[in-house]
Amino acid sequence: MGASKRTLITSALPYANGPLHIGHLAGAYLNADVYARWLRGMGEEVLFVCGSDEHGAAITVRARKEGLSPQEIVDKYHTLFQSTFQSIGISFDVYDRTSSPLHHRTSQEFFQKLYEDGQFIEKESEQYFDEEANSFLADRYIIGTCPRCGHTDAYGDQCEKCGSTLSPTELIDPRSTLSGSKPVMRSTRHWYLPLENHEEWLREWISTGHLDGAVHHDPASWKNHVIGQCKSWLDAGLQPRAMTRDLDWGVDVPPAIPGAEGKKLYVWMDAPIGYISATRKWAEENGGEWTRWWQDEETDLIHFIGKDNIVFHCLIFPAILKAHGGYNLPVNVPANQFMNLEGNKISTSRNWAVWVDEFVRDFPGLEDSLRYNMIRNMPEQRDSEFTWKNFQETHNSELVNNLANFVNRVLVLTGKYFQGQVPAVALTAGFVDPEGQPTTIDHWMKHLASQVQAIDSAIRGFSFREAMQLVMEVSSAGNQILQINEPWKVFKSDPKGVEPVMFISLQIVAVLSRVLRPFLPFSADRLDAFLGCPTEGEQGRIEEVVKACSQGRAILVAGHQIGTVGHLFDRISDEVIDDQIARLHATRESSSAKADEGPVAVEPVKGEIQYEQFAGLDIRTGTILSAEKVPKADRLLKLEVDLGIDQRTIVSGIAEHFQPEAIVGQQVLVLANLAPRKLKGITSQGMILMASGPDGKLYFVRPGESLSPGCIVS
Ligand code: B3M
Ligand code: ZN
Repeated sequence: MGASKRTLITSALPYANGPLHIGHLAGAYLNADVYARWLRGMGEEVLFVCGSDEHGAAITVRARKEGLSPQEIVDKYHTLFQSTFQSIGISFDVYDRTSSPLHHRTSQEFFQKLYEDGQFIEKESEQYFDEEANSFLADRYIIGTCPRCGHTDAYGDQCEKCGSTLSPTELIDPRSTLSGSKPVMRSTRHWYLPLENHEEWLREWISTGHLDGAVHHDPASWKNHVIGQCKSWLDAGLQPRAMTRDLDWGVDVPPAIPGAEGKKLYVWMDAPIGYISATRKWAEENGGEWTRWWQDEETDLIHFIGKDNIVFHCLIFPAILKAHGGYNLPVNVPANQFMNLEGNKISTSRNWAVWVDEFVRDFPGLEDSLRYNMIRNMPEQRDSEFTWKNFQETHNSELVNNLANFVNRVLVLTGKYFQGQVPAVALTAGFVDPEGQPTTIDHWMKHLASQVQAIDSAIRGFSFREAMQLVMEVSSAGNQILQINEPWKVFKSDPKGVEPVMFISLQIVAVLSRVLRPFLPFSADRLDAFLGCPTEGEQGRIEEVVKACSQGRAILVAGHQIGTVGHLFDRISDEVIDDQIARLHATRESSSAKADEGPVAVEPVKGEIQYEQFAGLDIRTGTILSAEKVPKADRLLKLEVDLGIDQRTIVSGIAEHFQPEAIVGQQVLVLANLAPRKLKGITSQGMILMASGPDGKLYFVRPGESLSPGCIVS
């Protein structure tokens, strides 16, 4: 608890079965990278681990598709991942792979210990077997008709058309993808982890943050959607989960265990242990003890993942770690939601994606622009969307017009007025702040310190969008200071008079060069070169500026000679963007002609209800009379709604999607007989009905014609 000075950061191990797209980056890598770099900058001890997930049906299915062996597939994508991550600046301390001998050994030792301690139960079950191929069938190898939507090519674990989670025995007319034959049931023995025995402490740990009777973490710091998903699993009741499979690709069940032959570890048993193997590999190569990262309670463990991995990291892996004993559990799992692309879900099979390796190839020098856009649109609380137009716009209007423009003006003027040397100015010298108020350099330095502290809190709260915004506000304030003090005018009559404003502007550029690094590391390198401050790594570099600023001290001292000034960013033209949009659509069409996979997946239908339950809902037309933000609640708007029957207050979680003033007069549908609920001290009487679009945005649902308030919807 509290400000821990040692943090083990993990990013989900990507399956080595296809290139990385922007959804991967925004989900589990960029956020983790910003977090790791920031903590290093604050002088803390960090280990940032990841690696390729090279086991499981995801790999063997891909190998069959490409006509290669599983080993060839994982070699190909592991190599690609290493270069892709490096080229986009993800600063892993170690990037391992689960096919490594050390990982096989580590996960086998783990399994052996659980086996010896009696943590597994052995069970016989009936599973699909392909007699022609002489092989048990992983869920992904069985296709058949979806019992929910009738799609004829649903997988044994999931229907990609309607999105339902399935089990292979639910499929109608199952067939094996290995031979095309009809699979038969055959009995097989496996080792199961009885998750139901772990249910009680998991529930307590997830909902109160208590572990073994002591405070472990603050549950209020976890994201709602993460806790929500865990609770719905816990409420449904945990079941024994098989930790082994009949497969020929994966980690062998330790051969000393009777009945091990032909059995492999379940991929979700071995993959998270990959975080431990990666740490061991790092320790072997760099010296030091791996155990201090996993078994010392002073270390905070944080897993960055996408939302589809929540139960594995919040319930199953913790149960595995606890069953083993001696390991830390994560103090947070800040899972992200998904990023959509140009109105549709990103899809590898439909080639509806922006591939990171292709981006880096097509846009050399713009790596940070992609990072910037992804961070600004990070799907932290809900799904978000990437569009090329928005990419162009954030680049041109924020990186070029705000950041690059500020840096360039300051450095060019410094060259012109002082031959590139920081002028000697008293720290008590005055200038005019963005509000038009007189202030002094030492005072403004302290103000900068408080801005850096605000960025620090946002990052520690996993609010990377907000943190990025706060960084850009430092630059906007710098621009405003220049604009208001007009050194270019003052210089003509009073060359000495520009010294204070130029001095503070240089300090702001210096602060930016440090706080930008976790977000935009390539630009920070360029900026350091412009400033004549060669990059000296990142450890403790932000902490230094916090100290200097809070003491009102300068970072660039009088007489310092700046380097050669260049452009941080150039504008991106319309042609370049139009080209990318055209390419996206062209490649999608050609591949969907081949694949013929039906429409984009939508959420599966919820469980059935009776007519009476529906008839109990009183839905009315209404009109929004007024709307205002709820203080200290980013998501909430307080609305007054005319419902014909009465006027009432409704608190609605739509503040991130609408400006209050823009929705006054809006017609809405309201669930009028919902029990009143208190939200941030305001009693909300009802609920506005909204539709979530495929772009992750919310839309009002309203009658086709304008109706007076109070009409019944049924
Ligand atoms: N490879 C799933 C995924 O890429 C999986 C993550 C493993 S983390 C231990 O979504
Ligand atoms: Zn279906």
